[in-house]
Amino acid sequence: MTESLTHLEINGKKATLQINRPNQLNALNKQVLEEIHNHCHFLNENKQIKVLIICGSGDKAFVAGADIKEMQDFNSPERATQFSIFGAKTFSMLENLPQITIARVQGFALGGGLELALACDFIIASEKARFGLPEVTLGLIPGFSGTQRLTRRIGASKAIEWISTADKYSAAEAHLHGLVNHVTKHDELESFTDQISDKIIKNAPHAIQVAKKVIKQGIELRFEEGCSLESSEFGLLFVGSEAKEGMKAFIEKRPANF
Ligand code: CO8
Repeated sequence: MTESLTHLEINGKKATLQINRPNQLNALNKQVLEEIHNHCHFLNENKQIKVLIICGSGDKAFVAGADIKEMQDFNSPERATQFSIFGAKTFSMLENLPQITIARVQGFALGGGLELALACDFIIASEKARFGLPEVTLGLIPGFSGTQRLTRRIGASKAIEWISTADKYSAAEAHLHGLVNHVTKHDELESFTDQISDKIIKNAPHAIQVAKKVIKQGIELRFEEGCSLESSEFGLLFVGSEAKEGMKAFIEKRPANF
């Protein structure tokens, strides 16, 4: 039996997905991508899980990119395109999960590794994390939607500079550029990420799912269309059980029980 290269741990309403190839700096080969794909299917069907944290194993890398050794054997453009499409499809599933997804980055997040982190709702990084899209040093470009997601996250001119220089950026620089939400001390990364997860888990779960959906869909819409989507979803939530409990709890001066 093939040994699993990822591990999904479920702890109440929180799941942690670890990429487990530390000796290869958690590089994404076909098997890892397939396993992420399968975990996404599972998470999509298990909406009682509210938060997903993605992390790498070992201290050195979140994920150092697609597996260059495996890619080297691709012997046709079709094979490479197929791998790119499968990765893009997997990351798109991840992006659209009902859970709030957090990339917990403790080391290198390069190439496909940064693309994986970009498909999460946000990134929390340790001060030791390093980010970059070095594909042009290999004669390639990002292939798991990195050209699109990095551009939407930090803007076209910064994305062009990042991709064309292939530079690696510190966590502080990535934070300054708007890629990373929080930078923590290295040994506080896990506890800080857990604190953020706990806050999310306490709040109204369906409202959070709707907020994520409205934000994601709104990016693709004209401003007025996005506002209109927000208003109609607001109306639907207003008559739901979560809003009844949330507002009642406020009036009764007690914590809401979602
Ligand atoms: N793929 C395969 N193996 C890797 C990768 C990788 N991306 N990164 C590291 N490794 C392996 C090394 O080969 C080495 O293995 P071994 O001990 O068997 O030789 C082990 O991990 C440790 O790595 P290093 O010895 O290189 O560690 P260093 O501390 O010296 O360097 C770096 C760390 C700077 C992270 C360095 O390993 C590095 O530059 N890695 C490659 C980074 C990179 O270029 N990433 C982009 C890859 S391309 C990509 O992601 C495209 C995505 C889209 C694909 C579309 C499909 C067609």
